[in-house]
Formats: sequence, structure tokens, C-alpha cells
Amino acid sequence: MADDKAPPDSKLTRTKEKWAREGRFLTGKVTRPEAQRLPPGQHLTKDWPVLDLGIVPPVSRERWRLDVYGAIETPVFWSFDEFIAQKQARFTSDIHCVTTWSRYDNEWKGLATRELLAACQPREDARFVVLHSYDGYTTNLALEDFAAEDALLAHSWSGQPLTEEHGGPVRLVVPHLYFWKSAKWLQAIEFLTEDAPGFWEVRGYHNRGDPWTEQRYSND
Ligand SMILES: Nc1nc2c(c(=O)[nH]1)N[C@H]1C(S)=C(S)[C@@H](COP(=O)(O)O)O[C@H]1N2
Ligand SMILES: [Mo]
Repeated sequence: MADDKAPPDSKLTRTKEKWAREGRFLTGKVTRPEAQRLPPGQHLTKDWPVLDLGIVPPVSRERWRLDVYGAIETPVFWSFDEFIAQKQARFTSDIHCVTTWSRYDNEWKGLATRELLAACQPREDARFVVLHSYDGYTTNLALEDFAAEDALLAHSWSGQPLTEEHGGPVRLVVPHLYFWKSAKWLQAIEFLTEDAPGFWEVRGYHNRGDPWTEQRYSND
């Protein structure tokens, strides 16, 4: 009888051992594999749906102002020209909406939230951010989520000015959370020491909204 403690020695085993030595199939790429790129419960869409409260506030680039206030050392109040004179970032990211659509590879241009933080200097005790929009919408974020390395105040998408239906002149984009956190028609950014849930967060939606752990609703 064959010794069944001996390691199985087949052509396939030897071939796979050879692949391991050679590092076969390692691409060296750091991107998430395609199979894991879509969060659970989401489906892909090629178009870009419009979702909001149904009021498109009339804010031209000329009339737009950004007011940054609260628990910060240096309040900021910018016209569009002043805003666009700041250092520009280009980030490509995926959108995940809680209504289950996702859209890959959106090209954004604008001001990285990290640059805004450098300008307004949050106080030591600042922990939360509330976004206020021209349509009366609000949404809250932990300071760490607002400060994500690919988060930005976007004025352009695919090389074109952001359309008014998608939140132009300027919207927030926080790609690692469900898209309701990405306030359109951004008007003000308030820094707080205590959390203050926003429009959807007080209407049954999750306070954080991580698509990877399906933080859709507040009872999850
Ligand atoms: N000011 C404002 N921002 C908003 C909303 C809104 O109603 N008002 N809706 C949120 C929701 S629920 C989603 S899914 C996205 C939709 O953005 P889009 O219309 O560009 O796809 O905007 C978010 N930001
Ligand atoms: Mo949404």
C-alpha cells in the first residue's frame, strides 16, 4: 500500500509549485480585483442617475459662495474665483448610491478636502463636519471620513463643469461612503465638536454609510 502520509506528487502539484516559485499571475497592480470592486447588493450602471429632494437651487458660479465656519482657527469665505484659485486635484473614483446603483471611473476635478483642512485649520476638539446645501439639504460626516485622501469639493466631472442637476457649481464627493454623503450645491461646511445627523441620517439612514459593510439604514 502507498504511504498515505507522503505528499501527493502529481503533474498539477509540480506545476503549481513552479508557479509559486515564479510568482505566476501576480500583476503587481494595487487595484481591487474586479470581482470585489462592486460592494454587496449593488449593480452597475453606465448612465448617471439624478437623485435629490427635487429642488434644483438656482446658483450660478457668479452668485455661489462657500462659507466654512465652526470649530476652526481660520474661517473661510470664498467666491467661485477664489475657490478655483486654490490648488486643483483630479481624482477618479466610483459612485455607490444606497438605492443600489454604482457607477465606475468618475473623473472629478476640484479642491481636495485635505487642502481645505489645511486652509481652515480645524481646532483640536473638532470631530464632525456638517455639509449645508443651497436646497436646504444637510449631511454629516466624521472628520476622518471628510478628510479621506480621495475626497474633494468638485466643480468638474469628465472635464466639464458639473451640471446643475448633479450639484454644480460645486458638490462634495466622498467616494468611500454611500453617495447621499456627497452633498450637491454645497453652500457651507460647519465643523463641530459633537455629531449632528443630517437630512437622511434622521430619516432612517445610517449615520456613516459604508457600502462595503452595507451600512444602509440606522437599524443595521
Ligand atoms: N444638496 C443635496 N445633495 C444631495 C442630495 C440632495 O437631495 N440635495 N441627495 C443625495 C443623494 S440621496 C444622492 S444618491 C446623490 C445623488 O447625486 P447625483 O444626482 O449627482 O447622482 O446626491 C446626494 N446629495
Ligand atoms: Mo441616494
